Amino acid sequence: MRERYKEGSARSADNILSVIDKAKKNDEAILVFLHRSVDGDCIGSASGICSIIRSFGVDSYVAIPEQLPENMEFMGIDGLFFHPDANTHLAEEFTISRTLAGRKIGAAVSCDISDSSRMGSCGEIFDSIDTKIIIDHHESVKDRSDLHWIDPEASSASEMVFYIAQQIAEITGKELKDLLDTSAAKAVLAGIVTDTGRFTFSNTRPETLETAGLLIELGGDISKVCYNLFDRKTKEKFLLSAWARSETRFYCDGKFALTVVPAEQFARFGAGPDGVDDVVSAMRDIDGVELAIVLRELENGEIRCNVRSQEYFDCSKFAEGFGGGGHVRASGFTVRNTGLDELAGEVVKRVQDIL
Ligand SMILES: [Mn+2]
Repeated sequence: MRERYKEGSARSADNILSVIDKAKKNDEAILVFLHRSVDGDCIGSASGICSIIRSFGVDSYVAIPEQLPENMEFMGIDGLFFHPDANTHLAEEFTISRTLAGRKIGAAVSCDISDSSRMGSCGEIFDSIDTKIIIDHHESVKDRSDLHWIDPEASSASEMVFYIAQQIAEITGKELKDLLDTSAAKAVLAGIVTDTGRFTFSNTRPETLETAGLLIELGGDISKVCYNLFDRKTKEKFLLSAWARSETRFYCDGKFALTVVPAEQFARFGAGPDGVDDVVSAMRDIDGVELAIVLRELENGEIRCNVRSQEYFDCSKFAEGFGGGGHVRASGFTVRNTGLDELAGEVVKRVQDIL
């Protein structure tokens, strides 16, 4: 492991081992949290942490605020998810007694997110738990504590979880393959693949590739992961994506590309909100384009915005201006109670002031 990850991952490993110890003594469960609009990295890192905790005989579940997207079902982690709004045995038990599988919740571990306002219906549960461990690589974090490990330079929360697993293996003498079983290795690898754009983004470092190699040894199937996360698509998504690309408008002498997808287009093509996931990075790859933005209107009237830049535009700062966040080259935000045209106009205006 590279020097720069040692301190944070060792501290985080200690924190996790101590909540595992406490949970064992008090017969408690540990809940793992992630952000809404789930992606491969939050699912991957949360699954990795759950696998580590379960390997010590402690009950652990991932609190997920929405349905797992179809292209992530392959991550094969059945029985791991706890959906407080879903009509399941666990959800019902939790609503009545605030226990899971008969156990009180002893601690929360949050992966790829530090802010409960982005956890959807799970945020309230997260806020109600006293001990909170955070593992995140997003810039926008307030109130740091010893229980947080935040490294904006890490490729993904999943890569951070792998280093925590290595530290725990070293401290406890357990084997890595017992901490991260085959399905967890697959999920953690999928997380790294997602946030590095299959190892093509500038956050891909030598250690990221070394980590991916070790995860393949643990059973992560790189071709299956890439196919499911990036290449596989329904014909409805294919056609909607083609429509969204053909609607692209250019501003700022071709440096800014914008496309706007109204809710009726999702309905017309019969594709879900993830039907245009591949559009924003394809737009960013157009010659001369520094900034690409996709606005999608969801059925509930919310507008989700994805922002990607090539070299110098600060996407994180731009998204913060609309109440969102993310990374320098990739960020996003969600807006309610605004018309699509009105928001598009505001986005163009603000971009023109910067670019
Ligand atoms: Mn991430």
